[in-house]
Amino acid sequence: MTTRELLAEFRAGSKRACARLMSVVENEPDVAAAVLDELYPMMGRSFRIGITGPPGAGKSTLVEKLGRECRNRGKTVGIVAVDPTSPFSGGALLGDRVRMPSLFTDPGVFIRSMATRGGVGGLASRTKEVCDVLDAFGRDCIIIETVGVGQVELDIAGAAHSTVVVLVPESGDAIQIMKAGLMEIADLFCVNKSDREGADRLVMEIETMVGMKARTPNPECRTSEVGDRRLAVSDWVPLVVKTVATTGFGVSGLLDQLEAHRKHLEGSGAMTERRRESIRSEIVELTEEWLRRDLWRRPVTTGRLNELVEQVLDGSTTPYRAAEAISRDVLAAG
Ligand SMILES: Nc1nc2c(ncn2[C@@H]2O[C@H](COP(=O)(O)OP(=O)(O)OP(=O)(O)O)[C@@H](O)[C@H]2O)c(=O)[nH]1
Ligand SMILES: [Mg+2]
Repeated sequence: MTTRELLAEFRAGSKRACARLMSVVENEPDVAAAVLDELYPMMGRSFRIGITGPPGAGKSTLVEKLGRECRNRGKTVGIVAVDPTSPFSGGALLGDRVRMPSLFTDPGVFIRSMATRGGVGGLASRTKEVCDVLDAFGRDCIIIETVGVGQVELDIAGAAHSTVVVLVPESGDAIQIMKAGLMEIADLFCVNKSDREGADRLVMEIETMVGMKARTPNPECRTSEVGDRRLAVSDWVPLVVKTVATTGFGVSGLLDQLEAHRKHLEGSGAMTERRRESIRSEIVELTEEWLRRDLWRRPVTTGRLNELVEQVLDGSTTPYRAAEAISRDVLAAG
């Protein structure tokens, strides 16, 4: 099937075409740009929710309940489960099928699993682009699940409008949360497994921490352009919501808070500001990607490269001067 035919099926609402286009976007950078360009006018309507937290915190269980709650409210749902440790991407992982049984048979739900850093040398995350496809597909809510293991959750926070940090009584005290950098990315905290002992203590600790942070002025905020934006965003104080994902307790309240955060983003202008920032970094990234791909396809550059390699070998130039010479040639050629 040609890309054009796939796009036509996608527009007609075919889930199969949607899945195929996601694979294209993940694995075929040359075609991806054309596909995403085609889909761009259909994007921008979905609400993207990031769910992150330590392994086993109950994220998948929570995502299933949250997805179902969205469905109860008449919204279509897309779920992207990002596994930073798995080399397997594409189809749905068996684990998620087992964990989200009620959603797999619902035509209003689309579930996708993807790997981020399975490849040798670190495969760049395409989470945002996969969400873009779901957005163009017309999903009202997109829920992105990822286990918090350092850098990955930062990518997710970048791809989501609202980020929920899921913690459990056994995940340690609030100081550790602060140290792990989770304080910075959380728009909401969810204390899951609150049927277990220690949940109320954790809620109190997080609330204290959030309160302290809200009262501490950040000196950078008043000077830089970035700082002004941060001020605008920082008048949102993250709430702590208690849940029991296995029974669904607290999930409706969590979705209420997510909706409130979305309204806050829209009302304060922060949403537009986020969009502006994300468009800017997207253009920068795409330009760099485009240049990198294009550069060594030019016979002129490869010819020049071979020449310069010999010159470095015979001692008449250095790699540094060679790189500068090639860059100047490319820029001059336009
Ligand atoms: N007691 C209790 N158990 C829960 C709760 N939520 C989830 N669990 C259980 O915790 C275990 C892990 O749940 P998952 O939803 O797979 O957790 P996860 O965070 O997605 O795990 P990874 O994706 O592997 O990091 C499962 O056995 C769940 O049934 C809860 O609120 N209370
Ligand atoms: Mg999970």
